[in-house]
Amino acid sequence: MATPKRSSWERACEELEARLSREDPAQAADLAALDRVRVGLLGRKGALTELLKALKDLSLEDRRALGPRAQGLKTLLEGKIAERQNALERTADERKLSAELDLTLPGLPQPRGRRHPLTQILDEMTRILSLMGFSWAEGPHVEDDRHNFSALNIPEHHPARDLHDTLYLADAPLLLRTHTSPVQIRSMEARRPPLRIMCPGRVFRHEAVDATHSAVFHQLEGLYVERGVTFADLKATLAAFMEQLLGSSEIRLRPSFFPFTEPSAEVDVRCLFCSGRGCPVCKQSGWLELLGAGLVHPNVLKAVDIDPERWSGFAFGIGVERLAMLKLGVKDIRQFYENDVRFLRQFDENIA
Ligand code: FA5
Repeated sequence: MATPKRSSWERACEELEARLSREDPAQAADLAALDRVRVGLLGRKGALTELLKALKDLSLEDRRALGPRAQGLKTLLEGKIAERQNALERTADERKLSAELDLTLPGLPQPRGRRHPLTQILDEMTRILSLMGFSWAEGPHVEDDRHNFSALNIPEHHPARDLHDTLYLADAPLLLRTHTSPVQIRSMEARRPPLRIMCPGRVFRHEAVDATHSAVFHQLEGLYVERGVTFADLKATLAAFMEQLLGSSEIRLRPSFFPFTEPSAEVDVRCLFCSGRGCPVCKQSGWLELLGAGLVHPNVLKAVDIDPERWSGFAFGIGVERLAMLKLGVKDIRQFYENDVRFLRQFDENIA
């Protein structure tokens, strides 16, 4: 038999439940109405607060039986109030926003970034070479004498060292690499042939800066070592590469000298601006000089323990800025580094 106190508590609880279905917080029209519901039920003298307080007059057994019912009611109610409050606040914010802003106005234009023209050209060069089977290689900017010079068949006191105005670090014999060719040595030290690598990167020379010379510039090195590689492979590879990159496959190889290649060549491409008729850009010659190349010197292979009787290879080194200048019609190399957005803006993403 329920005690009278328990019966009257249960009645009060049922009434409250009935009231909740009439005063559902989810129906509150605005924040003020919601607050009235909250105070009426959960305030200091609120109906639910009173009901919870009245629990203490019940026996321990009744409290255990009825307590969870009252607590459940409280949790349910608090949840409903919070939910309604969020919804009402959101609507209020939106109303305020649309009163202050015209949401139909077009947005502010966001300036769109683009890759630097040199990065665009480099990306295009490496994309083409990777399709031709060259894989990515890298080397440090700070080099030692062996990788930058001696393993490349440039011994001490060799006049070729004068070609590179080298920047030595205070704790010599370390230096800033003067070309990307040391990566040839590093790649062959790390891997046995056959290998076919490309290495784009920054190089440093103690050089007077002018319209066509920078003290810091980029080169792209290529190296292919396999059985029976010949000059014909070099020429065919460069012709296919130039065709893809510049739309001109007519190239010319002129005898030249690099200590690390034998024979060596300067590679020219048919002038892009006059199709070979002669113009100021090609100095009326009809040809543009783009890179140095040659067959890997046997001494270079020997320096990395590769038998030159069994293996042969070709290598090339392209001046990236010079190529970009030709392709983009840029007359002064310094413009690439000045970060003048008026200059950079001209090179939309589709140039390369
Ligand atoms: C070399 O540096 C050789 N390592 C290239 C090479 C690699 C030859 C593999 C054979 C086999 P060179 O010093 O000529 O070569 O430089 C290569 C290219 O870098 C030049 O053709 C030119 O396009 C560019 N270059 C040279 N000096 C500068 C400079 N100061 N500023 C901008 N570009 C330069």
